[in-house]
Amino acid sequence: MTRILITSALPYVAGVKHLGNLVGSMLPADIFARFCRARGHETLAICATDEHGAPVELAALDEGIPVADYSAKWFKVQKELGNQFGLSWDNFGRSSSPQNQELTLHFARALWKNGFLELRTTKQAYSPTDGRFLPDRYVIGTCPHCGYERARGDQCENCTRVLDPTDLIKPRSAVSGAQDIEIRDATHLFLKQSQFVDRLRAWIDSHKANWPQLVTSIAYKWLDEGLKDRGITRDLEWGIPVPDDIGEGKLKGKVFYVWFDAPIEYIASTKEWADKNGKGDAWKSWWYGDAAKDVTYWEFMGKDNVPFHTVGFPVTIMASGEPWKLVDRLKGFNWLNYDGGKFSTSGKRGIFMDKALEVAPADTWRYYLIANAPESADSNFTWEQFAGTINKDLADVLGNFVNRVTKFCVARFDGKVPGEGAYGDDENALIAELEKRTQQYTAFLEAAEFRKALGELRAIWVAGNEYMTRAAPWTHIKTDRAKAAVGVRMGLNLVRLFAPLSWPVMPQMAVKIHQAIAPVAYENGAIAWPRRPMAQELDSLKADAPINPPDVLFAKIDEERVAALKLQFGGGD
Ligand code: B3M
Ligand code: ZN
Repeated sequence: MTRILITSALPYVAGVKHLGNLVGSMLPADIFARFCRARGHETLAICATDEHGAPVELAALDEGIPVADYSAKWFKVQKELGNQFGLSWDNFGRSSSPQNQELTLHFARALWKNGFLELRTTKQAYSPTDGRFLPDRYVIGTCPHCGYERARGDQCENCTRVLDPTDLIKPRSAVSGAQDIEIRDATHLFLKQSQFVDRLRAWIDSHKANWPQLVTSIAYKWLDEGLKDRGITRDLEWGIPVPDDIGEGKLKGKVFYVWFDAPIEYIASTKEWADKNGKGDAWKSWWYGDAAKDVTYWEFMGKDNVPFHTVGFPVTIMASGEPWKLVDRLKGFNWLNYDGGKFSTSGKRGIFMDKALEVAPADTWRYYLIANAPESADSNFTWEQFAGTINKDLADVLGNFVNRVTKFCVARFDGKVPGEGAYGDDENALIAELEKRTQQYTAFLEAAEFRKALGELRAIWVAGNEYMTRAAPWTHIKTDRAKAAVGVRMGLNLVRLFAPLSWPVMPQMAVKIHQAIAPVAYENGAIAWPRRPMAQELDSLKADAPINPPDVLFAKIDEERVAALKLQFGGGD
């Protein structure tokens, strides 16, 4: 058995994440982790908040609280929301942790020692009033292109043009509003990425077959455009300080760039997991040297993060000269749009994780989002489509099936699995179909092909429904009790099969479905994946075993409610 290491792109700590963030990294990573556990693999699912960088400092400034308090507050909120969404991380850490401090310095020192870091002088905005250099984002002024008065020194939010602080008209400091902005020489540390182009290309070539085309095309684009060396220090207060032994003591008061320390937090969060659970050096066996040879490392992320994971982080690892694990399988996602436009955190457009849970239970969101995941292209959220999916796939097909069969069993067979009659041609045909479909579903999940996987899952539920319609125990009960018993027995076995198959996607519902038949016996923290031939899986309930019909599993969303939701969340016509 191989071990499976899974990381999802670390959500920036500022604020509640929207559903586009969720479906592009954390949710697919969780579904994949649950699937791996269900199949018996030793699995480690790692995430954290990405806490450093100028936007976080500025947001704290806006709220008027210390940035450390600001980060702590949102870390807690995000962790809690993740739990509510059923994200089963083995560790959800913070990039500001002591573990990340330690590992980031470890990498920086190795890179410095190996000669891959270099001091360079750049021009940078400085405010005498503030007594400090200002990162580009900290300079605010009027956009020379569109006249927007709150354009930032890196980009104008209004017209999206990329800017330099020197482009701004009437530049001022975001910290104090001071207008005495000067351009001075500043010293920064640069990582010589350009020296790794050949190694990176060979490494990416070696993954052409098992990375999505979305990912390889982004990676090659960066290499083809000529890889630039990258500044990895910033003038910020909140971050990992550059120590004196790196950069000849010329980097006082500077911290490492957020994109330098954030991916290292994948490793650091694993270390935190080991520290918290008294596992000592076990974290290293997931990441380092021969001990990690049996580990397959999967990363999940939105497409904007791909360059940092196919170039930035790999260069850090290569330049360390140490045998840290590079990613094996990289799953990238396109955008989920909200009603034809972008989800936007700053613009508060779309649906955010906290509000989503006030509308529908986590599992229905998980199902809808992953069934429509933006895998090969962007996908679009509409309330009509959301309601349609819930009503049809979940309420009519899956929920109704479970309720109908279990209730009928109570009404006509005393709430016990009926043992009479024998499976015939119809049952055998169903068994053969589900054998094939379950294999396909498994293969799609193994490849992290979520849309195709969910298509199979739906087809499995539909096949069960169609069988029940043909078997029609409600008709046969009047004339042929044994025949009705066969239909009900198969129906109950189907309910039992649907529980593990649904579990990675809808963990809470899967438990409810399973409990209709029997209490759940977790294995490896999961409802175990079906392992036996389908003929056994679908004939595994003992005659006379008691069953326990659940309440209605999925509530429908009617047209009136859709109209109300459109009004509440904006968007729509
Ligand atoms: N926080 C970007 C994002 O949320 C970033 C990912 C870091 S992964 C190391 O889009
Ligand atoms: Zn502009």
